[in-house]
Amino acid sequence: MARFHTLYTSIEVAAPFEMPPLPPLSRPGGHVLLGPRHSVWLGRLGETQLGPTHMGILAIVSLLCGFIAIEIIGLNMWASVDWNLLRFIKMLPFLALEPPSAKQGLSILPPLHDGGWWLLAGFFLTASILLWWARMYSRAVALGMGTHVAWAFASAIWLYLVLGFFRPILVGSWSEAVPFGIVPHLNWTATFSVRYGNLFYNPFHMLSIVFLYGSTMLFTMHAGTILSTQRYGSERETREIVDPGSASERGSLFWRWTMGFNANFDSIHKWAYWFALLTTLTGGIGILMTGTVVDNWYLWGVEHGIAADYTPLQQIPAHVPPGALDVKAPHLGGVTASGDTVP
Ligand code: 07D
Ligand code: 07D
Repeated sequence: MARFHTLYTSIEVAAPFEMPPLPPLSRPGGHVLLGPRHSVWLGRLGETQLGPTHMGILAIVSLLCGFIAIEIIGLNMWASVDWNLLRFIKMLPFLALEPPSAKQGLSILPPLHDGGWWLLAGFFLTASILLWWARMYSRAVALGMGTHVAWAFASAIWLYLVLGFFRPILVGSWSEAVPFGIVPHLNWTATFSVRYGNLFYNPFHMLSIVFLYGSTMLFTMHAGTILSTQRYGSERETREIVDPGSASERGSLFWRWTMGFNANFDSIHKWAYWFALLTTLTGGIGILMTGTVVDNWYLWGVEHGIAADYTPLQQIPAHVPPGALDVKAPHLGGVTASGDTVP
């Protein structure tokens, strides 16, 4: 029997192109590139239809700026291996375009070989990202939608700008910013944490992790609920809401039965939206505070009673008696490694 084809079933429906039904929506108000076309392979992932993609001025300039940024980054990386193509390909994950050295401070015209290219690439990448944001915003308005997606994207851009723009300005040096490079940006992340006394003690890093982990949990709870009620037509969400005995009702009941509490088909999206958005919003606050209001998160943690004070460990003799390393946080009235009892 013929059945609808996704990754899991056996035939794929190729319908006529879906074009916007309403007159204002069928006029995209910009050049149209790409499509519409049908792709069998895209159909396996989602929809078969590719395009038409709206290519207004914002999109074109954004893509151009993104292309320039990637060119600057790529050519600098290639130059760093003496224009050897094989080494470029082999070493790509480890190559970097570094920000200016500390002695350049916040100069906007450092020598090209000492961060100048980094600044230029950063300028074009930022322009590209901001223009893409404006495109998301303006397309949502043109369709008479809310601008929720644009604001969630703005939250990610906030973290990106804190990492590479706002924080370096506050601490007075571009050298504090993130390098371009796959492994180098990981090394920067680890070094940043160590340099500022372990980011784990930064409460905003904690919050960011809560929202990141929370996002994955909500995502799978919601997606799992919809998929598990598809046999009752759960993907037809609007009709579902007013249908008794529907997939939605079963989905909600499932959570009420298993956990005693359920989101509904409106509130689950609000939960997911805010968790995801708050990941980068709180993260950006945490990074902005680092090296500006707090220089060492470990010492901050000791001061605020969330980290153990290991200072007495420095006084331990070469031979450590058994049990001497049972350090307890002084504020809890513990015994330090040197044997002192702390009130
Ligand atoms: C799946 C959507 C698609 C997007 C993708 C990313 C580029 C960059 C550039 C070679 C989920 C496309 C990437 C265009 C290529 C050059 C010069 C999104 C999906 C596939 N990181 N990070 C990655 C960025 C920071 C950290 C991967 C960007 C901070 C850790 C990828 C930024 C810190 C790990 C990447 C950024 C940090 C990664 C996969 C900007 C703290 C990993 C990303 C603009 C937040 C993981 C080798 C992904 C990895 C990883 C891109 C910033 C930490 C290259 C664009 C400075 C610990 N980061 N990152 O799938 O495998 O995202 O690294 O701020 O373990 Mg990163
Ligand atoms: C990077 C937002 C910018 C992205 C934009 C996208 C393109 C590509 C291409 C479409 C990701 C632009 C896109 C250009 C387009 C295509 C194809 C979002 C970004 C605008 N940490 N940590 C976080 C954990 C440690 C450190 C957040 C866990 C260590 C630093 C997150 C652990 C040290 C920073 C998180 C852990 C350390 C972070 C990131 C565990 C390293 C940050 C959230 C279990 C040794 C960032 C406050 C995010 C932050 C951050 C998780 C450990 C360092 C919750 C789970 C202790 C320096 N960490 N971390 O969404 O905000 O990023 O911190 O050990 O800057 Mg961490």
